[in-house]
Amino acid sequence: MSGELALAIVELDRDKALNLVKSRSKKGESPLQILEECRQGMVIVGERFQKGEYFLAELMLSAEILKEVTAILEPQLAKVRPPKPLGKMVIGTLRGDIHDLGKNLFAALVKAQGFEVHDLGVDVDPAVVVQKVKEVKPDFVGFSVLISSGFDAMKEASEMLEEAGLRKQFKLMVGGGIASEMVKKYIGADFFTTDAMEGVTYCMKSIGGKR
Ligand code: B12
Repeated sequence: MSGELALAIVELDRDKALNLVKSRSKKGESPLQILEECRQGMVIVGERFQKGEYFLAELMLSAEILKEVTAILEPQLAKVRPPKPLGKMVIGTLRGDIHDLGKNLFAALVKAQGFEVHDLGVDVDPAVVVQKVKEVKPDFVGFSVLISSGFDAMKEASEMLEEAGLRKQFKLMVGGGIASEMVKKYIGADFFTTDAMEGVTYCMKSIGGKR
């Protein structure tokens, strides 16, 4: 972990983190660099959580801080984003699952890289995904999944997209705590990960190959 900002996030010192973001952004530092340092802090929060050193309240507080950081950086992020988005993404947590901390983190990172992100939220009906894909024509569709009862809704969405003749137009990604090779196969996805940065790298590589 590199700096004061990452440390403020790890220590859940909201005021210090937001003040550092504001002052560094004012001095002209790249919003991507600032966000990267926040991500490093979030990784450590996640590790502490895994080890049982942090609890749910700490995890949610760190996610809130990241949300506020992203809001502060949004005007700067808008300036560094390419005029034409690198690619489009539809993302959501499907029916029966309301977990969204990881989805929001991944969405913020991929957006910061210049992707146009259409976040459908949580507990999303498969029909809503199909409707949005028709409307947006994305390069990627991303599902976030944390509970096993969410598998069937993802499979249903994937099959509905196939039936509508839309499936070949985008890469289907699945991420979240219980994403796995098995889940990827079950829902007919192209990619799975339990790491947001790996997801971003996959998007950058896939879009690079397209252009
Ligand atoms: C936080 C949490 C909650 C919070 C959710 C808050 C929120 N706004 O998200 C609350 C308290 C609401 C909650 C509720 C419940 N939860 Co809960 N919850 C968790 C917990 C503790 C952490 C999950 C989390 O946020 N992790 C941190 C994030 C950052 O990690 P992540 O999601 O994996 O995301 C990373 C990557 O996967 C990736 N990523 C995520 N999404 C995507 C998408 C794409 C496209 C890509 C590329 C990458 C990507 O990016 C992130 C950063 O690298 C887990 C336990 C655990 N250790 O995982 C249980 C857990 C997921 N919950 C569980 C359960 C059962 C529930 C409840 C049913 C509990 C209950 N009995 O009421 C309800 C669910 C209600 C529902 N219908 O969804 C179980 C699921 C078991 C299972 N396998 O089915 C778990 C595993 C706990 C357990 N051990 O039993 N929960």
